This record gives sequence, C-alpha cells and structure tokens, in this order.
Amino acid sequence: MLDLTGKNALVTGIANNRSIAWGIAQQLHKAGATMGMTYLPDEKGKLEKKVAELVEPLEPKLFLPCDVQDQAQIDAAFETIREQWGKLDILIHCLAFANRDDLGGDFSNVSRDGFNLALDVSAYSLIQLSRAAKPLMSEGGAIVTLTYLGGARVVPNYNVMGIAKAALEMNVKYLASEMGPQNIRVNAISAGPIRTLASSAVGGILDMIHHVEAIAPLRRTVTQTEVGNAAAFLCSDLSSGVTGQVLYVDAGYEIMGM
Ligand code: NAD
Ligand code: 0WE
Repeated sequence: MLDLTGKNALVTGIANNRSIAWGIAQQLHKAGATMGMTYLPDEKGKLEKKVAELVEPLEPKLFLPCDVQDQAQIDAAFETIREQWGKLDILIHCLAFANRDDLGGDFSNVSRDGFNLALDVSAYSLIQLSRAAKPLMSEGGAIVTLTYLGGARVVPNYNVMGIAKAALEMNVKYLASEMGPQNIRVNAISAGPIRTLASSAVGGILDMIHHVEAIAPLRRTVTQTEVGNAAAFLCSDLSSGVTGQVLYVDAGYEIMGM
C-alpha cells in the first residue's frame, strides 16, 4: 500500500492551482504525509497570500519563503525545518526559470547571463536543496525533481532550458550515487507537456499539446494528478529499490520514433 503517514514532505514550486507541484502536494497529502511548502517571495506578497490560501486545505505545518537564488533563504528555511520537524523524509524540487527571450529563436544566441540564470535556478538549485536536506534525512529519504524531454532530445524553442534539464538529470544521478549509502533516493519525473503558468507563457504550447495528443500511445496528455501519483510512488516504500532514474510520465510519447 502507498502509505506516507509519519513522513514529513517539503514541496517547492507551487505558484497556483495549475502548478505541477500543487498536483504533487495533493497526492502526497492524500497518502498521509505531513506537508510543508516553500514559495517564491514577491515584493508585495500577493503571490504569497494566494498560495497560502490555495494550500490551506492540506493543513501545511510549514509555509516558508525560498528563492533558490538566495542561499540565505534556503539556509533559513532548512533551519526552520530542523527546529520544527527534526527530520525530513521527502523533498520535491519543482521549479525552473529561464529568460523568456531564451525560449525561442536561435539557440546559439543565448547570452552567458541567460545561460547561467537558467542553469542556476533550474539545475544548481537541486544541489543546493539536496545538500540542505541531507543532514535532515537521517532515517533515509526521497528526493524527486521534475524534468522534460527537451533535456534529452531537441524540442524546438526549449533551447537553454534543454541544457538546464540535461544538467538536472545528471545531477539526479550524481546525487543518487552520493546519497544512496544514507538510503536517500533521488529520482526525476519527466512529465509530458501540461498547461501551467510556466508553460502557458511559452508561445505554441497548445500546438505542442495537440501534437502529443495525436502521437502519444495513450492519445492524450497527462494531468498534474498523474504526475502527483508517480511522485507519491517515488517517495514511498513501493519504490524502495529505485534511485537515479528518470521516470517518463508522458502518456508514452517518449518511446515514439515517428
Ligand atoms: P509553474 O509556473 O507552476 O511552476 C514553476 C515554479 O518555479 C513556480 O512556482 C515559481 O515560483 C518557481 N520558481 C521560479 N524561479 C524560482 C526561484 N528563483 N526560486 C524558487 N522558485 C522559483 O510551472 P510548472 O509547469 O508546474 O513547472 C514546475 C516544474 O515542472 C518545472 O521544473 C518545469 O520545468 C517542470 N515541467 C513542466 C512541464 C509542463 O509542461 N508544464 C513539463 C515537464 C516538466
Ligand atoms: O520547463 C518548462 C517551462 C520552463 C519555463 C517557462 C518559462 C516561461 C516564462 C522556464 N522559464 C520561463 N520563463 C518565463 O519567463 N516546460 C517543460 C514547459 C515548456 O516550456 C517550453 C516547452 C514546454 C513543454 C518552451 C519551449 C518549447 C516547449
């Protein structure tokens, strides 16, 4: 049985009710996990208030600001987790960012700053969060991140985010190797395209979704709930022998060659 009772779970990356992180948080909560969330703080605190209202039904024990570009915020968040919970069992890394201008046009036009930003927020952040979580995962743990096919194949316009996801997927393997002896498992879910705040800001996402609906073996796209269920599996004892893997939750699209 999928049972996460007694497990403390920290979920990053909830921006609204379409966020993949929200789908994951709901399924972890349903499986009995004790919930904590982090959010990206904004100047006026408007996002913070909206996200706080959204997550309320999951009775979060922790709700902490965490901009991964600010190591001090990560340190403060994990210090609070240490004080309040003592141990952490589950970490969900569900965030990415690149300059909008870098998600289109000629790939070779990406600037050094744009490249560094995408890799910093979208790939290095998994190392930062895993490093902070490691001493708190004293009874073992599960770390899950979100990736996309564009990190393994060329997807038009995904551009610098593809390089960031390639780095992220390799981070998963090196972290899994380092942390395995402490029974911390590290895996990624490669989700098919889903309409979210991040993906909707990208031109042509609907066309991509229609393409997947035509080609994928299941003839549809996947939902946040389906990604959440896969995450719950990867965070539970049902996957106790699985680490360092990329699990495609994409209605089968990845297997197709034509
Ligand atoms: P989303 O916009 O709901 O989530 C992105 C999150 O990243 C937001 O909550 C945002 O606050 C957070 N974020 C950005 N910069 C940050 C920073 N500096 N510090 C902390 N948080 C920051 O969109 P989503 O589609 O749910 O994306 C979540 C993850 O899923 C991303 O890693 C994305 O690459 C991945 N993914 C998305 C799809 C898709 O089609 N939507 C497919 C595969 C993988
Ligand atoms: O990882 C992503 C999206 C990541 C993303 C989106 C944005 C839009 C707004 C990162 N940074 C930004 N910055 C912004 O300013 N996905 C997997 C969704 C996605 O994005 C694409 C896709 C798909 C699918 C971009 C081009 C092509 C396909």
